[in-house]
Amino acid sequence: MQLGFIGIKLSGKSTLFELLTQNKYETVHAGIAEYRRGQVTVPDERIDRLSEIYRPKKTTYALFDCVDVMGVPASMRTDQAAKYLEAVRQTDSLVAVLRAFDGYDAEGNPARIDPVKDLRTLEEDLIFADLLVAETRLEKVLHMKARSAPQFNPKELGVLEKCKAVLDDNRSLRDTELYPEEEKLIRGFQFLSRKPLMAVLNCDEAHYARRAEYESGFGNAFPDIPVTSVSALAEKEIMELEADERAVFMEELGIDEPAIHHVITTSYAAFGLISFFTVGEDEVRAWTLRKGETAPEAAGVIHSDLQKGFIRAEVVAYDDFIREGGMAAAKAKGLVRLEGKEYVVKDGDILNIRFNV
Ligand SMILES: Nc1nc2c(ncn2[C@@H]2O[C@H](COP(=O)(O)OP(=O)(O)OP(=O)(O)O)[C@@H](O)[C@H]2O)c(=O)[nH]1
Ligand SMILES: [Mg+2]
Repeated sequence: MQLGFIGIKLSGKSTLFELLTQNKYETVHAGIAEYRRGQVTVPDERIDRLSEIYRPKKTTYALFDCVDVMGVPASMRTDQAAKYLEAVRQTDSLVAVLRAFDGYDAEGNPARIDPVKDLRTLEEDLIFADLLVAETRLEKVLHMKARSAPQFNPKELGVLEKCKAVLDDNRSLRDTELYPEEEKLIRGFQFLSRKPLMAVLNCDEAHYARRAEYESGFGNAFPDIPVTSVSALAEKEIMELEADERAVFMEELGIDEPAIHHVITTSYAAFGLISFFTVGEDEVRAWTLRKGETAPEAAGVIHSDLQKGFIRAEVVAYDDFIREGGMAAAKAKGLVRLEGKEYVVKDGDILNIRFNV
């Protein structure tokens, strides 16, 4: 899973990114833009519990690869924004970090807080960047058509024209219905406005206290975009304190749950993700999958050989495993099932893939 953090200038993207990656990242220079790459560990109490039971040599949580791009200054929109946004073109999903804290904007003026307007601005930038991609390709395809080139595919022309019409209308491609065949033809373009998107309101103390109100206002404007709130800077400062002092300050600032929980929980819901586990003396590990994916696809997340040589999966639900007190007891109760290629993996499944290479 790869998340791209986007936002207008000075919305606190990097502050949140540093908090979530625990300050471990690399900086990449790409033309005029600069971006950062890091990994976020997905906290999961179930893994803690499984690890206590197996005492494995290694415990591995699911990881999200994250990219943090700079926001473009208002004066450089919209054409330059497309260049900045190239850094998130290869990611799966987008996290829009929206400003909900007082302070100054990039021009040194008091910042206005308007997450709804900011997301509209961001959407315009995504749409514009996609329009550039669609138009460039369209030109090539039309050129091929004119020369009656053998690579010319009328279906590609059709889907590009369909996408361009939506983008020209200043709408994102997120809800555009495409046939699976059309979807396949545009996959390589990685249209930004088609990527699933969630929003994070990055709040100061006052806004965080009233987050329910702001989230519902935001939800009225964007009913299909899942939203959560964090207080990135405050929490980042708290993390610099000694571990035993943190809880007191978290409570004082009214931070119920760390930002990572808010962001991860919302991203699982927004992007249709689930976790499955593998267990053993060597390693207890969590993996991320999309809802609806099958046992062989889960095997493929672990290793491509496991997918190729997939025979069956031994499956037990985490809750059954815990309730029965371990694998042997779960087996005795018949709760460990043998599932085949069609099996749709559920959140919390513990899998053991049987394969043949
Ligand atoms: N009060 C307050 N200030 C914040 C918060 N988050 C970030 N800031 C401040 O806002 C400024 C910009 O934060 P960054 O995290 O660098 O913002 P950014 O979105 O990465 O900015 P660009 O990459 O330039 O687009 C910094 O001075 C932060 O300390 C917050 O939650 N509350
Ligand atoms: Mg930044």
